[in-house]
Amino acid sequence: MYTLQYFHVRGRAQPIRILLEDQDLNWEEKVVSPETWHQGDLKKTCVFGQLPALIKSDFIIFQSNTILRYLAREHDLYGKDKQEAALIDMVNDGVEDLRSKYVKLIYQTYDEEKEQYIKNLPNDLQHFECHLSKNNAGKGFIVGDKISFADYSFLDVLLNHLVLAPSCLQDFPLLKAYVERLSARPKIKSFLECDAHKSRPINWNHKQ
Ligand code: 6SG
Repeated sequence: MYTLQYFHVRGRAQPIRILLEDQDLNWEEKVVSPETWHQGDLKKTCVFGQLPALIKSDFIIFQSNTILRYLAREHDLYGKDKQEAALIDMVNDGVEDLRSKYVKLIYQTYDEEKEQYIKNLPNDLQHFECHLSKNNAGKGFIVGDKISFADYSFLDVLLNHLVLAPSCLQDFPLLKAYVERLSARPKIKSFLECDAHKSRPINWNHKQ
């Protein structure tokens, strides 16, 4: 049984939730309220003073991408060999770069820079479209023949951008179909439709 400890937001826990759901793993959510967090005792026990954390009996790890990689190693979501693993890491690092830009926009520059961010977005998305097109003509996963943790992370960042800029994939047919295809996987579909998911804001400041 895994326990995912985080705040009542999608945020950095969301790709982990999608992975856990899609893989049908036994897991529970432990929600930390702002009051509990601000009290400070929990923060002191976190390696970098932040959440999410993943707990498996007496084993606890922090850092969302570390958690994704751990689960990927445990549940065969890290490619078929070391080269695929490297490609999966590469994609996930690219996703992380885009996510960092997005987080900066949401929490620091939203009002002044949203318009410019959306204008620049195709420059980032085209790299992913191009990369996807080279794997099975863009009809499958981002790397290899089976789903990997990078797909969960990538799907999440794309879903967030579709909220920020609903037409952002209109010139990227492969990415658009990719989001539709992954979102239609039965476990992901029911997760995205469930009340618990819908009630969580994407970001704690409610910008999106
Ligand atoms: C922020 O950024 O929700 N963790 C955040 N913030 C709390 O005291 N590199 C790692 C990773 O990938 C980044 C972790 C991430 O895992 S998530 C964290 O732990 C801190 O730094 C965004 C989020 N924040 C909500 C939050 C809860 C308590 C303080 C911030 C609710 C909002 C404001 C007060 C209560 Fe609040």
